[in-house]
Amino acid sequence: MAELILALDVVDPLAALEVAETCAPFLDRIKIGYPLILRAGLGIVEELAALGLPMIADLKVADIPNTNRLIAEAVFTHGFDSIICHGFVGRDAIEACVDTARAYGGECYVVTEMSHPGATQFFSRGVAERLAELAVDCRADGIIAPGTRPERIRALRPIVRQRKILSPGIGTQGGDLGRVAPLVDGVIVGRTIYEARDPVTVAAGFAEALRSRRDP
Ligand code: OMP
Repeated sequence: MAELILALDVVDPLAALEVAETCAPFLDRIKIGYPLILRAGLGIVEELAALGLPMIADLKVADIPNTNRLIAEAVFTHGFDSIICHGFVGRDAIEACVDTARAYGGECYVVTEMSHPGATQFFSRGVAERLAELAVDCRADGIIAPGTRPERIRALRPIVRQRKILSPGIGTQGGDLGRVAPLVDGVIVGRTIYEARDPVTVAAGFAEALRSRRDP
C-alpha cells in the first residue's frame, strides 16, 4: 500500500501544527520544507516529530558535497528521518547526503523529475532516467517522481526497482490518486489536504482510498 505523506507547506506554525495534529491518525509521514522552516525555524520538526510520524526534510539540497553534508547534518540532528536532495548536482554531492543520512540512521531521496509543467524543459531526453540510475548507484533509498505524469513513473520504476518512489503532484497539481498509487510507494499531498475546509476528512478519504487499493 502506498503511504500517505502530508506536504505541510502551511506557513503559520500554529496552523501547521494544528493540521498535522488533527490529520496525523491518517498519515504515514509528514514532509516539511522551506515554506514552513523559514518561518518557524528548523526546531519546529521537534514539535511535529512528537506526533510520532517520520519526518521528511524537503530542502531539495543542491550544493557542493561539503555544504550538502553540513545541511544534512543539521537536518538529522534536529530529528528528521529523511532528506530530499537534487540529483543533477552529481554523484559526490548525492553521496554526501546519502552518507550523512546513513550516519544518522536516516533515508535520502533523490529528485529525478519534477511534477510542474516547466520541469519538462530540463528534466527531459533521458535526464530523469540517468538521475534515477545515479540515485541507485549512490545507494539512495528512493527517488521523487512526478505524480502528474504516471507514464514517467512507469519509465523510472524498472531503473529503481525495489527502491521507493515517492510521488508529489496529486490533487491540486492535477495528478490522479487512482492512477498513481499503484505505481509508487508513497503519495505526497499538500494543498488538497491542508487548504480543504475540513483537512481531516480529506486526509481520511485519501487514507481510505489507499487502504482499499490494498484490500479490494
Ligand atoms: P501540493 O501541490 O500542494 O500537493 O504540494 C506538493 C508538495 O510536493 C510540495 O511540498 C512541493 O514542494 C513538493 N514537490 C512537488 O510538488 N513536485 C516535485 O517534483 C517535487 C516535490 C518534492 O520534492 O516533494
